Amino acid sequence: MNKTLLCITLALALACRREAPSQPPAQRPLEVSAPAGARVPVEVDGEGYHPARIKAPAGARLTLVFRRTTDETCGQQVQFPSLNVRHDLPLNQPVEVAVTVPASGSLGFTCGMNMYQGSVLVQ
Ligand SMILES: [Cu+2]
Repeated sequence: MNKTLLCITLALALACRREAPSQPPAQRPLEVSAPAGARVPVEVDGEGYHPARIKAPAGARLTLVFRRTTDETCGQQVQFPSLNVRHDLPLNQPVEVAVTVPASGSLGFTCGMNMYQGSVLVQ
């Protein structure tokens, strides 16, 4: 059952990627580029964030959609220290976080214990 769902999910993900040539072909890229207004799925597993680096134009608004896919992780929360924002990440439930890409540099996010690191960067 889980394997079937995984296959369907992978098939859909691959189909979507084919329509978005700017995305690298890797199955779980470390870094992605997103256009302004994009919804960017971010998986949280036992190894951290996938992708961990999200690039977009300065000032663009993005919706990061975090989904924690395992309990074997300390990623039960995600926080944006510079925004003083913290969200719980229930297992397998998408959690949307709206962010604005900074004019320069990066907007960092981490797990609740500051072990997993991710960032939103100017493209
Ligand atoms: Cu942690």
